[in-house]
Amino acid sequence: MATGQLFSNTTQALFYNYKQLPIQRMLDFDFLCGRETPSVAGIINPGSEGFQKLFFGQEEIAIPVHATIESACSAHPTADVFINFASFRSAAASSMAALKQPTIRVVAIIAEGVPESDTKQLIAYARANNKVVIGPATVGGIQAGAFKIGDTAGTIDNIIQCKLYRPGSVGFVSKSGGMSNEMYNTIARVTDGIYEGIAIGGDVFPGSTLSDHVLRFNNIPQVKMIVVLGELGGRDEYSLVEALKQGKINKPVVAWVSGTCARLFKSEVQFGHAGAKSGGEMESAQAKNQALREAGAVVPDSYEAFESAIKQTFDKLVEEGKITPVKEFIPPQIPEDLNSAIKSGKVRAPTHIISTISDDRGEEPCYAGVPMSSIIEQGYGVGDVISLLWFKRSLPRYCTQFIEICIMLCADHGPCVSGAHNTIVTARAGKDLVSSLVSGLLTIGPRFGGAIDDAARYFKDAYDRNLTPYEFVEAMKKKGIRVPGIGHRIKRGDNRDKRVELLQKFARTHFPSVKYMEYAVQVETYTLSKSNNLVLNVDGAIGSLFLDLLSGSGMFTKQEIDEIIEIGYLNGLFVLARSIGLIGHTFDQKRLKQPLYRHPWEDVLYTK
Ligand code: Q5B
Repeated sequence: MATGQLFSNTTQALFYNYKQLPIQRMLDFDFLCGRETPSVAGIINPGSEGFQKLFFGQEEIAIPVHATIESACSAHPTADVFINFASFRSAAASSMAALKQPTIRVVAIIAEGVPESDTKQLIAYARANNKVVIGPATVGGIQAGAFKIGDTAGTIDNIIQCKLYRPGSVGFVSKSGGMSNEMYNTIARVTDGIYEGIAIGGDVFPGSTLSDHVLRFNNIPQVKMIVVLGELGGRDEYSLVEALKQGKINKPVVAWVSGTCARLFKSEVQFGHAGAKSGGEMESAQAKNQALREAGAVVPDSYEAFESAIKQTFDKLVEEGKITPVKEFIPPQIPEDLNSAIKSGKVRAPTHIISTISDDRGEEPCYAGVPMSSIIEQGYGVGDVISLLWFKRSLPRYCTQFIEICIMLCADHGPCVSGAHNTIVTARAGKDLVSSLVSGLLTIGPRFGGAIDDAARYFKDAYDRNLTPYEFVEAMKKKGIRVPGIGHRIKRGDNRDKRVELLQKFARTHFPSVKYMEYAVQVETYTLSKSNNLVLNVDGAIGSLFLDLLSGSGMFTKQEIDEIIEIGYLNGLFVLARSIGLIGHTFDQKRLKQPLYRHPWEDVLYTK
C-alpha cells in the first residue's frame, strides 16, 4: 500500500468499459480545477477501437479507445490509475489484468457483488506488489482540485457546493460512497474543505482499508486533520484503533461509526452494504465508537454531533495556527450540455430534420398518426401502409387494392429485363444481397420501369390541354421525345401485355372515372398505327390510371395532385415492386451457386 499521495493534478487514468456520463463528469471536474490535461488518457472498450468524442470545457476532445488493457497501457504509459467500470462478473479478471500491468499503480473497482474470493486474490496481489485497490462496491475517491474517480461527489453543482475544485485541509475516508457525498458537503460547511476523500466500499473485504488511508493521510503534509466515517460490521476500525494507540497517527482524527440503531432491532440486520451487518458485539457501532474514543479519536455521541465535532477540531487547528484556511475563488463555469439545457427549458435549439409521416417516440410507432396496433388489428394491407406513408392519408379500399395489384404485377418480369440482368450479374460476381439489389434498381429509369411519372406528366398535360392523340404524339415527335408509357421490347399490338389488361379491367370495375386511361388507350391506338411495338406498356397503364385514382377518389386537391406528379411519386411503385423480384433473383443465383458471369465474345461486335 502506498504511503502518501495517490493522485495529483497531472494524474491520468485509463477507464475500463465506456460509460459516457462518469467520464464526462471527470473531464468537467478537470476543467473546473483548471487542469491542463484531461484526467482520462484512454478508454478500454473490450473488442472495439477508435476514438470517443467528449467535452473538455467548451472544446471537444477525442479520447483514444483501446480494445485491450495491454494495448491501452502501452499507448499511455504515464496513466497509472485504472478505473474499472466492468460488471461484477468481469471486474475481478479485468482488475487483476490491470494490476499486472507495470504502469498501473491504483485500481478502483466500482462494481458491487464481486466474489469475495476474487477480491482476496486482488488484495493479496496488490499488497505483494505495492499497489492500491480502492473498492469493490465504491464510487471511488477524489483529490480536491486535482483528480476525481468516476461519479465521485456527484454532479458539478454538488462539487462546486462542496468546494472540491480546490484543496482544503481535511483527509476523509469512509466505507460508503453515498455517505461520502453527504460528508463532503458537511466538511465543506464547517472546515476549509477536503484535501482528499476516499470511499473504500462496503464489501466485507475492501481492497484497501480505512486505516490504510488514514495512515496515508498522516503522511500528506497538506492534510491537517482526518475525518473517518465507519460503519457497523467487520473489524476494520480496530486497525485504526491500534494505529492510534501505537502513536502512528499524529493528526487529529474525528470519527464516527454509523449503525448505532442496529441494537433497536431484535435480530441481526443487514444495512445496504455486504459488510454492514452487526455480527458480534465487537462489530457493533457502539463498540467501535467506544474503542476509537478510548484510542484518542474525537468521537461524538451521535451522528448529529459529528458535524460540530469536525468544526471544533478544525477551528482549534486554525486557532493554533496549524491551518491557514484557503482563499476562496470562483471556479470557471462549465458550459451546460445542450441536451440538459433544452430539457430544463433554458435554451431552445433549432431541429435539423422535419418529419411528418411517422413517429416512433411513443409507446408504439405510428404511420401518419395511425398506431401500429390499429394497422394490424384493423387488417390493413401493404397498400394501406403505402397510402399512409406516401400519401399521408387512408385511401379507400379500391385505391389501396389498386396499389397492391401494381406491386404484385410489377414484382418481376423474368431474368432478361435490364434490372434482373444486372442483379444476376452482380450476385454472380459474389456481391451481397444489398449490392445485387441496388445494382438492379439502378437500371430503373426513363427506358426501363421508371417511365411512370413521365407518362403521368405527359398524359395529364396533353389531356388537360385537350390535345388529340395525334397532336400529342406528333408534338412529342417534333421535340424528339419518345412518349413515356408507350412501347415495349417484346409486347406487340397482337401480343398485349397481360398486366396492362388486368390493371385496366380492375380500374374499369372499381374506379369512378378512367378518363386519363381512356386517353392513353387512344394514344396507343394512334401509335400502334405507326408501329406494332408501340403498345401502352405497364408504366403507361399505371401512370394514366394513377391520374384517375388521384382525381377520381376525391381524396386529393388539384394542388396536391400537381405536387404528387411534379415530385414524382409513381416510379416508387415500380421500384418497390421490382425490389421483390430482384431480391428473388439474388437468392436464386446464390442458391444455384452460379459462377462469375462473363459475356461471350461471340455476342459482341468488335469493330473499328
Ligand atoms: N418509338 C420501351 O423500345 C422502349 C417510342 C417510339 C414514340 C415511343 C421504348 C421507349 C418509352 C419509355 C417507356 C417503359 C425502350 C417500358 C418497362 C418494364 C418492363 C420491361 C420489360 C418490365 C422500347 C423503334 C421505333 C423508333 C422509335 C419509336 C419507340 N418507342 N416513338 N414513342 N415511346 N418507350 N419505358 O423496342 O422511326 O424507327 O426511329 O423508350 O415507356 O420497362 O419487360 O422488358 O416489366 O420489366 O427498343 O416491361 O418504347 O424500340 O428504340 O428500337 O424504337 O419506335 O423512335 O422509331 P424499342 P426502338 P424510328 S416498360
